Amino acid sequence: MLNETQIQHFRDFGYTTAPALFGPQEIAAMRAELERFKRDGLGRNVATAGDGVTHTDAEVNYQIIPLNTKSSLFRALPFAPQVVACISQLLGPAFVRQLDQIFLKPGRTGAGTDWHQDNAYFQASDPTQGTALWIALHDATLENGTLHVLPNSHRQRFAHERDLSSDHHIHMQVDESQAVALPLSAGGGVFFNYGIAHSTKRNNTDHERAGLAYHFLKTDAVAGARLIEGVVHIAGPQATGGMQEYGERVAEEWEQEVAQLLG
Ligand SMILES: O=C(O)CCC(=O)C(=O)O
Repeated sequence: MLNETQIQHFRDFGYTTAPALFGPQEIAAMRAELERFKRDGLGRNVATAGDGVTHTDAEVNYQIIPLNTKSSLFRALPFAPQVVACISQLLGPAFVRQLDQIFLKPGRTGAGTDWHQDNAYFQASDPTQGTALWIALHDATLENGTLHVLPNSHRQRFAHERDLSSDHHIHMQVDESQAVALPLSAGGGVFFNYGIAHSTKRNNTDHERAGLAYHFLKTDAVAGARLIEGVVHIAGPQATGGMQEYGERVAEEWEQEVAQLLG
């Protein structure tokens, strides 16, 4: 659960951090899945050579999306008790999982994801109806390009244009002097309002770094938002523990999935 100070910070500034949201065993299981994704080539490098089209190996922003079709661990994560507890505190009792993805940044060649507001993609009528949860799968530092946010930016709607360093992203201009870097140990999380401008930076170390991103939206805002894939009801009257969306209950599976992966 988040404490009052963390919740108030989210309300006041549009984001809040939760160090140690996941424990070492949980992170080990997530990294084991990440290794499988890499081995099986389940993601792709979305970085381009400055024209938004031509792919390059000189820069790597390896995106794996969606996760729920590739991994029962990541399918179960939005139902993990600590996730349900925190999102309920921030969004209220009824919400859906909108998206799930990983951005992996290899050592030295890892590229940042430029400044944007998620609501420029999702178009919810009020960005405060949704929150991202970004989880550090490795220690995330200034050197390896951790998440940066622009506090309070959810109160303003910024113009976006195509980001030519990626084959599909959009980006916006930011006064970097107002930005805040959020270093986090592996397992830590950042919750941020759909309207919070955020970015990650180059990985200037020899070791890879990955961020796991989920997006959650209040159930009563779903009809007004742009949906990139089908939503999954996590909590509230329409939630069936995944039965309706996946044809089986996955809501109680998180601990079991972690244990199974660590075998
Ligand atoms: O981890 C990253 O590089 C970017 C994550 C992000 O911007 C997002 O999920 O909206």
